[in-house]
Amino acid sequence: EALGPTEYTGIKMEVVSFPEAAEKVIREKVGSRKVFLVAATLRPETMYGQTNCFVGTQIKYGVFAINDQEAYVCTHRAARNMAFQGITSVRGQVNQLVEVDGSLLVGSKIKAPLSINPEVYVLPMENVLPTKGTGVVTSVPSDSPDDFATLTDLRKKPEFYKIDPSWVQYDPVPVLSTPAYGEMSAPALIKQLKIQSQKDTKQLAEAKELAYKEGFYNGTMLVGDFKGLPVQQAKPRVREQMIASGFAFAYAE
Ligand code: A2H
Repeated sequence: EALGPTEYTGIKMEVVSFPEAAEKVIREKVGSRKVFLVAATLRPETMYGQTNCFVGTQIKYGVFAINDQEAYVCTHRAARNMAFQGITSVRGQVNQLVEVDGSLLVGSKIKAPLSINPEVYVLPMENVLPTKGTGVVTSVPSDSPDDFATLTDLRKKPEFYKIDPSWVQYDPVPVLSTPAYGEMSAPALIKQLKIQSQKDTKQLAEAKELAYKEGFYNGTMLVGDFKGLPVQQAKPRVREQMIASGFAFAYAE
């Protein structure tokens, strides 16, 4: 982190429907604006494999007017950063329309740009940090050990996590292949390192490191417009394509 800013890709996931309690507090405040959950990712090339999205149930989010047409759901901290990165219509202006608890967002249905699953659900994750990215995490369980471990927990205990089993229906989708871990590095590493749940944070950090390095240096794309290309080449191209199509933007912190 001391090396300078991290260049994320902000992924815009348009809300298709909120659960009733969230709809009540949000809809009247946003007017005619389209509402998006915005996730910060370092792996834009994996967006083909989104199966859901995560929020922290203890985290406070805001719905921020970005301009007259759009509102973004993210942490206040992220909205402030965005305001100084040319993302809002007025530089430096943070216009929070309403605050919302993360727990209220669980069960929202959102569009997942580029994904094989066009619409996915918002689910709870225990390890979402309020101090990183937007506080919203797009979930790619094929390639992110944290995402896979969390999805597995949720599938095992939907009542405990207060979710509907239909929200965890999508299986991990192969996105890229690596010599070390095959077509789905996250499930392979979870097994190899004997990770039991999202609570195994130490082993998960190791798995994340291994998956990231192997994917970046030795991965080959299995899907999308850059199928067959090394991940290292596909990554900036997918990012540029998503930005050009209006599904994403550059976000740094
Ligand atoms: B990544 P770094 Cl497929 N709390 O996106 C916890 N995790 C967060 C977060 C937050 N507030 N904001 C973003 N993240 C996750 C995709 C992905 C990611 C894959 C594989 C690895 C991976 C799909 N989830 O991250 O500490 C987001 O998950 C491992 C590098 O800034 C984001 O990219 O390095 C990554 O952590 C940023 O973490």
